[in-house]
Amino acid sequence: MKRALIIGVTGQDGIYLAEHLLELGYKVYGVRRPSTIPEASQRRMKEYNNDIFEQITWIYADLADGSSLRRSIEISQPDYIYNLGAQSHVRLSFEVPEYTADINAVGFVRLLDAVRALHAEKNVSIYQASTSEMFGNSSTKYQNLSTPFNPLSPYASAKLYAHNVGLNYAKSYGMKIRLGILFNHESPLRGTNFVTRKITRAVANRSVHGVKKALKLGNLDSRRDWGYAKEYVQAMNLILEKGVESEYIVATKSHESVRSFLEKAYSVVGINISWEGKGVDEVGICSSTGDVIIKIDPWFYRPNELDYLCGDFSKIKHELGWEPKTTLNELIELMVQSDIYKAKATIV
Ligand code: NAP
Ligand code: F7E
Repeated sequence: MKRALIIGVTGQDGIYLAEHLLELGYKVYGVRRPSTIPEASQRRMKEYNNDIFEQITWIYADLADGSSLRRSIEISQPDYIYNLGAQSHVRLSFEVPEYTADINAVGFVRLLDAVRALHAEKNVSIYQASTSEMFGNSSTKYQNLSTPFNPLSPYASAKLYAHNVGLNYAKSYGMKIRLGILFNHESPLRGTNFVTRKITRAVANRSVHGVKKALKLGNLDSRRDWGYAKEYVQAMNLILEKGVESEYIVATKSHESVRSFLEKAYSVVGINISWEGKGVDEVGICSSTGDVIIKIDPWFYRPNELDYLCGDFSKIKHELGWEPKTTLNELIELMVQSDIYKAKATIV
């Protein structure tokens, strides 16, 4: 039986990846962090599918603590390690830049050195969750492996450090390290402080509970390449086990603005939005009631914004046969319907 250790298993991708590996018959070990309220980080997985939680063998560890990483490897004796653990919020990385660097950059070095300290370099394959944020604002229509990196945030800078260290350790010590450069991927399990889920949850609360308060957002005009997380974890597994090269890009090769995502999400519940004003004074108005339902809050602007991302996934398609299947419209529909279901479940 193949053995996998997942760091970041309680996050969006970790939950889907654990589900996928369990379905494939792996023995899955999951890292959880010590927490004063353990229910908080476990709730997402348990509500989605309690069986996944029950089937994982849990180990306490933290990317800030090298000795705990070493112990987690000793306990799990993994064939595969997936490092999905991160402070993954770009805006918040400007609030906690040192912490972001410690977990996202140095944390990966700690993990690699834990593997080396146990002389397991040749026995374990390691996946690192790299990100399209490393490209920053590029001048190309599609970002691919020839596009230069130009990180614009502490988050992206830390991820680029880890990416480079991954390449460096692979070459220096002959370690099998695979770097998946994933573009934005979303789902009903997405954290509620990322823009897509923030929007779909607000749509559901307005539709089910009649919430009148305007939703406050930042930059509506940045464009992202949004895919479906459940499909992206399958790509991670292919990259790690079948990938012959170090780096792969996972994306949909299409892009949409935050504004367009928002309009599509509200249209699922029959709300059309018209826009008035400019900049921080812009508001989104419900066309049928005249209510202001969207406001701008500059807090959600970033000190340095990434305006446009669109990834070229041709390499993973040709080499590993992976391609995205769910369209953005389908993704929005399934996220809104999931949040409506959850909102209705809170009505007693
Ligand atoms: P997420 O939902 O924010 O999950 C992050 C995971 O990391 C959680 O399980 C979290 O545990 C864990 N974690 C945080 N700090 C940690 C620490 N100090 N030690 C160990 N674990 C820690 O992120 P995601 O969307 O699933 O993304 C997974 C990975 O892919 C992240 O590394 C992210 O940066 C990267 N990525 C994401 C996207 C995307 O669009 N989703 C795109 C490219 C790359 P708690 O539950 O205890 O907080
Ligand atoms: O922002 C704009 C914001 O926070 C998307 C992470 O998984 O993907 C994710 O990073 C866009 C940005 O995702 C709000 O300015 C407007 O332009 O949902 P997001 P992200 O920053 O693209 C990459 C690939 C990762 O690697 C990261 O880990 O939406 N935006 N208004 C807003 N964003 C947020 N969060 N909240 C707003 O109110």
